[in-house]
Amino acid sequence: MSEHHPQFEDEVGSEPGVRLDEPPRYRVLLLNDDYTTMDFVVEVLTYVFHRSEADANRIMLNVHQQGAGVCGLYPLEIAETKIDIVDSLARERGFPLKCTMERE
Ligand code: TYC
Repeated sequence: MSEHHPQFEDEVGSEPGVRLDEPPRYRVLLLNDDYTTMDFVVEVLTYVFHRSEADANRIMLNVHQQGAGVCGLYPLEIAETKIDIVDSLARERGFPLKCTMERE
């Protein structure tokens, strides 16, 4: 049943002490603008990024003052999905809010 296949050892990472690389993560960033309301940004941070009210306020103010700020670190597809959700929520409400990502 469990035959030994040494030729596959590298691929499955079965050697003791050998760890597979973690998948890359991406920083999702919110960008400041002059038109999106602070309340909406806080709403996005709580609803899409699961931040507490206090954290969301802190991140929003940081973006407002510094021009950009990190919402969270995620694997590629999750980061892309969150950006899509922010885009469609902002469009729905008529705000120009922009969200981007960069590799960690
Ligand atoms: N600068 C906006 C205002 O004064 C607030 C804001 C904060 C907008 C963060 C976007 O990502 C943003 N209403």
